[in-house]
Amino acid sequence: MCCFGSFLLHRNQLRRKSWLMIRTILIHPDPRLKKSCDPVSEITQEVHLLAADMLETMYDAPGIGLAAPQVGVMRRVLVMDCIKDGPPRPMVLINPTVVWSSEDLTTYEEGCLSIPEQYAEVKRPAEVKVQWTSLDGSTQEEQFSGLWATCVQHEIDHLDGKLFIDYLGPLKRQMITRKMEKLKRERARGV
Ligand code: K1U
Ligand code: ZN
Repeated sequence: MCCFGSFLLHRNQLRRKSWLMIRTILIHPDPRLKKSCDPVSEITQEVHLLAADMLETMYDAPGIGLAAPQVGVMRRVLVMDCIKDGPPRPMVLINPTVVWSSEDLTTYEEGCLSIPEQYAEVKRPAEVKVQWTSLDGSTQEEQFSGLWATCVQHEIDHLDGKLFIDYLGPLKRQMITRKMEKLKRERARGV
């Protein structure tokens, strides 16, 4: 059950395995979204299952990335697929670290599945080189640019308990947080 390629034929045309689960995405504010995650020390079957569920959850949302704390798992695992057209490229990054960042910055209007329907411009390095462990235990390194670079930095921030709204001024951040508190109250009442 370790191979995504066998069922992820296309994001809109998944050949779903019955053991896959769409996990609940935590909504800000939640203390788990503010904590730094622990490294993965061993790639167990549980990690394979977590990664598969996270990809399923990300495609279902839909989103282009997802980090483990967003589904309440405090481990350094993220998934992403920033392909807009063409064959999907589901990626699973375990214990990712940025080993190089460009001096060039780029601004992108970011969203977050834990902060639904709120968007804001965030400035980040335009390119980053990231090292991580893959599901087969091998060390990988890749230089990301464009949306991939923005996304991988956004997801690594999640692993460090940081949200895109932490880059905004206090007033804007507070306004978004209040909207999310209201949304959570309404959802709890079933509105
Ligand atoms: O981490 C997350 O909350 C996922 C987030 C990733 C992200 C988006 C934009 C910039 C940086 C990182 C999302 O996927 S939000 C949804 C989204 O961007 C999207 C949804 C459907 C199609 C295309 C994009
Ligand atoms: Zn996010």
